[in-house]
Amino acid sequence: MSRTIATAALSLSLLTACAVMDPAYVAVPITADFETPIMASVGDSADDPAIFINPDGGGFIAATDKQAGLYIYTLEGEQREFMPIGTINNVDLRSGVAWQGTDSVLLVASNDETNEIMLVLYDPKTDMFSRPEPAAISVGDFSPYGICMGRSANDGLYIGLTSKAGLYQQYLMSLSAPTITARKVREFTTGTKTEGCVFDDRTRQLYIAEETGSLYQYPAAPSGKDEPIILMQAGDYGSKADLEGVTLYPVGDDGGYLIVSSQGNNSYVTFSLPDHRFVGRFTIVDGAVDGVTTTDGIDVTAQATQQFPVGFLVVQDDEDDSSPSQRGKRQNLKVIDWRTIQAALTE
Ligand SMILES: [Ca+2]
Ligand SMILES: [Ca+2]
Ligand SMILES: [Ca+2]
Ligand SMILES: [Ca+2]
Repeated sequence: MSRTIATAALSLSLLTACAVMDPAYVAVPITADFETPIMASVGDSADDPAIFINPDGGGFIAATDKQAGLYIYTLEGEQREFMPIGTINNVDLRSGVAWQGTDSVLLVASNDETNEIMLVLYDPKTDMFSRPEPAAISVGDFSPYGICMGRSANDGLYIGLTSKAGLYQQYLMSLSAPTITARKVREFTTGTKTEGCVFDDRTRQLYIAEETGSLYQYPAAPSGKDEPIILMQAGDYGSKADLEGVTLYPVGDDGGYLIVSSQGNNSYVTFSLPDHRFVGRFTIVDGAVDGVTTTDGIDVTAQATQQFPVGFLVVQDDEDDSSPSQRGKRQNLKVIDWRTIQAALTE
């Protein structure tokens, strides 16, 4: 192809790309408030966060380094602990878990190399982390990629596991001391690679993101029927595969927002709840700290902290701007005031 024809073809394809983008789907640029320190591992390391907020506004941000273990940060983004618990990919948590007479927070992380659910406990009263014995639950020959926790109707705890093979498994936990166990209660397949998942404990729904396929909604409880509702496909609403993290910002009994990270164009697609209506897409650009590219795992809280009265979003940044001074790419997390996101949405 001659350069003139190639340029004309490129211009035409750019025009077409612009012409098909509905203005409503154009991403709104916002900026992060602060960032965590870079993780020690070089290259692809940070993947997925989980947030815990106490009623008093204290708490922590947990995040996986998929080469090494679990980081715990303060709500100001300072590193507090690092637990070298292995090649964990995703992490989730639930509070108000009765364990050996204490009101605990249970964190679960997916290890897709040892095929285990790694367990970590946090006691809000003593502000201490611990590991139960045994500290992991084997899931046999299943390789868990993503992980999410939910509450069953009778206050049991579900663990949802996604996989590169598109197979989904759901477990019901048993926390009768001295051990934590889990039994498989559900299994189905979406067909292709899935990672991000989140339970809505209020409405008993489960959302699963297929990386190059669809965002699905299922009932959270195993019923024998696993017919999903397809909320979007990668490419819809200005998104671009892979679809990665999924999280929800709850408001009231069934309201709020569902957010999915669109890794292929560094953006976040947002739907209102309970109607799953598209309400905006945003990107995180350079501001007080550097912007976010090739976004991955996300988590959000609606609970008030000292700094953020209506909560905040945490996202993985694929390449922190401190990387040029380091050997190899380094990753960290960016933290964004929910009020900034709310202002970027159409309602
Ligand atoms: Ca998570
Ligand atoms: Ca991921
Ligand atoms: Ca960055
Ligand atoms: Ca930075």
